[in-house]
Amino acid sequence: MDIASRPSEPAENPKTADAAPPPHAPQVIRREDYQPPAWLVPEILLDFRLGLESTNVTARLSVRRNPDGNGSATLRLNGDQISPLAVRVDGAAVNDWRLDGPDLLLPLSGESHQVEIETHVNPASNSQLMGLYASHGMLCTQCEAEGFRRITFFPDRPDVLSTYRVRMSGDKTAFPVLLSNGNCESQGEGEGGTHWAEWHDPWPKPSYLFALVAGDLIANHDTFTTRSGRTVDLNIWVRKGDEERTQHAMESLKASMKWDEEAFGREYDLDLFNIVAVSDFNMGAMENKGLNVFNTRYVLADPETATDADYDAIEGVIGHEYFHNWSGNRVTCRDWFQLSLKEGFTVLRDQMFSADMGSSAVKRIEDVRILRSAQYPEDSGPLAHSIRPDSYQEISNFYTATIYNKGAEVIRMMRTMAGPERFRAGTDLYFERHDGEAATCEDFVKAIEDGAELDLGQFRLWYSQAGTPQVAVDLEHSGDRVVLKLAQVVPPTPGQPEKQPVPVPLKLALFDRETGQHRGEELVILDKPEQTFTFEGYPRAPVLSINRGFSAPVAIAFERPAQDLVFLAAHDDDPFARYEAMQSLVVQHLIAAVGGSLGEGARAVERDAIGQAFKAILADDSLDDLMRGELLILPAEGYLAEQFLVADPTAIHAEREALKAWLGSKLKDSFAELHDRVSAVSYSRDAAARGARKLKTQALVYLAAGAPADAKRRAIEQYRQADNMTDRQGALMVLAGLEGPERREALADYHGRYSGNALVIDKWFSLQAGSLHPDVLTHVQALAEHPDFTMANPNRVRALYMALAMNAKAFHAPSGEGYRMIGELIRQLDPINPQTAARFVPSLGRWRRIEPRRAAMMRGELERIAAEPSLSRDVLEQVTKSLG
Ligand code: 0A1
Ligand code: ZN
Repeated sequence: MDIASRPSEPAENPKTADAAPPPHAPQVIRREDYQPPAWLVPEILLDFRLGLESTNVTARLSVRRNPDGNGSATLRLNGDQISPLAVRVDGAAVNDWRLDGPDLLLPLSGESHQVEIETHVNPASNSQLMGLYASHGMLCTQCEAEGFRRITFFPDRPDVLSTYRVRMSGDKTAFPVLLSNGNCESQGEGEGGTHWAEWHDPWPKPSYLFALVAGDLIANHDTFTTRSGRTVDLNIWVRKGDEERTQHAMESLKASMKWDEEAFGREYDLDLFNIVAVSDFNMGAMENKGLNVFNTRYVLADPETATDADYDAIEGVIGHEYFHNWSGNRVTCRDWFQLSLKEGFTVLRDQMFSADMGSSAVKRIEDVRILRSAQYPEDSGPLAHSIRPDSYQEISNFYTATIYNKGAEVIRMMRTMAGPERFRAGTDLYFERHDGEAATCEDFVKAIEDGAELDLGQFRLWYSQAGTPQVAVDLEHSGDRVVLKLAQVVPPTPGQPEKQPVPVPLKLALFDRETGQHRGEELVILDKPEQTFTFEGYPRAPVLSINRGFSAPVAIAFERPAQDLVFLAAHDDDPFARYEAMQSLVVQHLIAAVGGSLGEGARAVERDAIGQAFKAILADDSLDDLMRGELLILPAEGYLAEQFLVADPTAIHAEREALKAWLGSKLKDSFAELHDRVSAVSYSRDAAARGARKLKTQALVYLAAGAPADAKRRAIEQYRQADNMTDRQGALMVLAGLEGPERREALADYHGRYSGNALVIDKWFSLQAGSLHPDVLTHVQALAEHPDFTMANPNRVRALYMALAMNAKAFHAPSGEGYRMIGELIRQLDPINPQTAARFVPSLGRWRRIEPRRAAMMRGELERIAAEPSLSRDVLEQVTKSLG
């Protein structure tokens, strides 16, 4: 042990200068405080001596003073729950460093130095799954956003770009496969049954893109030839036995690589692309350079165990991570406030990719549904933030639907305004200008502005203002003139009491109600609080179709007769607008029903209109089944709740179920006929067969509500006959909501059939926690005690508890038991995995928008969490903001 050696427990270190801030006074990081790094690290050499319970790391950093920095002679290296075992500068042990909280401060006299630091970590005890951790005998890393500092001391910020050389050694039997970023340059045998490998990544990258994997893995191997003729080796690494389920992921990867060349002119830039699937993972996947790490659920699929939705999600996430190679890796973020620079843009890219691979209409509808159910509530709640936030306490809390999905919508609006070609000129310019840099959202907007020749001055407000703009629409007709009056309000959000109007690009068409035709789509830009647009030459009052294709992420308020919506639902040539008309028709009805303003007569009339629209959709031969399925989906309870200032979740649930039952009973024969028709379609992955499967379960759901005896018989049959997971899960979902022995038998059969398959057992947990059964809360309680349940695996925790938090009826049970269970989960999970625990807080955080009796109970749970003595920064930030 040299003189600079230190014990490994930070608390015992006499050099701990300033204690970590007390847990209840978290530090707020502000965007305006950004300072360029004082020191750069052009190169880093990492040496890992791997062991599941003990891994030693030596990091050698070539550091150089940043000419654009503040000139400080002190090098600040971030750390988190590690301590330096040895510190050397230019080869000599030094002792003049000190700890500042978790960070290491090292005074340096010259312009450039070699700094060497040794650390030690225990991957097996890393239950947070950040940094280097063990999962089923393998070792892997997760460094975004601030996990690298849990491995070694480093300026762990995205604007410090380094080229990495990684050497790793370990037991050959435990870790036959040794992977890191870039290319493997050499490998060999070591002493005592060990081996080693050396990897080199030629592309400078920030520390959050570093990755290492070691384990007993097997690869599905393939190749891709780039447009310039280079051959790239592709590997998808999984645990033995899983390799048969990687083919769809491989096809998706090759399709992504080709698509990015064609759609954005982006070619892959290494000779090797590795993907590793790991079953313990906090998020979906991670875009580490040349070595993507994936949650198994976004890799493994076969018809027997994965639903059509799983297949689509795999294609989307494989695309997403691959596209990050340019939007995120080649051009990265200057700081974490710019997260949407890479995430919003990459989500847009993966949405466009999936749209091109399948039905663009259905994809657009699905994306809007996600935005409305996940992002709108965020934007109207206590955690609302703009897509480029001004401050944060814990960056992990900002991997949100706002940054990702609203971020994508904001960039999509630029594309809508510029048109596809000019937008592409803008993105080409962005990549050309900023390749190899850590850029800002402003850099992106400027590149689009210059490349697409678009004035985005006022548009920048979309980056700084939170809240979903509300657009009120009014249409007046006189003579042959149509006057469209639009007014916008951006609602106040925490910290932003006053807002300015934003440019809202609205695609619209005016339909003649007799011919069912319009004269072409127009794009109007609403950029003032109020604006009027006039259209001449309309002797008959037309039907307005507005926000076609969901051209702007706004909420439209437009009171109009049900028959106009029925007309659009049947005639609109924009598929999204058709879907939207159906949704509005149902939303208008349910709002009135829940609000108690609907007399029995009016209820019957409105239900009849909805029934007629459903009938027309069921009979419309011009629709494919995938699209028909979209049109038959009722608006989600969360989206309905959003329509009320203060919502009564029980009333919303009851009215929505009542409508479903009415439709199921009224259209019993049509749904039964539909179920028969689609049940005759045999399994394949083509669009027609997928459409048939989508409708099969939908028909069952309506029948279960309106004709339960017939539905039960059909569900049992569908379950028994199923030769694929989509049908089996659909049938089981319906059975799980019903009473009787069939429910128990089917659940037991399913569990027995798939007991070795973690991803399918996750579905088994979710189906029960998300079901319509009256005893869901008792079931969840029992499932939490089930031998297959564990708090150590985020997928399993989410499968049980996220399904509960999203099950409005159970979560909002009048007893408050649903709130109590989620509150208790957060308290129990926080010390194990704070990142995952914090993701459950927003469900309780919406208390202000819930009726007062329940609101008090939700608030009570938040207070109980806040009273815990040592909360993580993650949970503390979310809870304090939710109470504030
Ligand atoms: N950049 C990833 C998301 C991601 C973020 C944080 C993580 O840490 C647990 C993991 C993944 C993406 O957008 O896919
Ligand atoms: Zn991403």
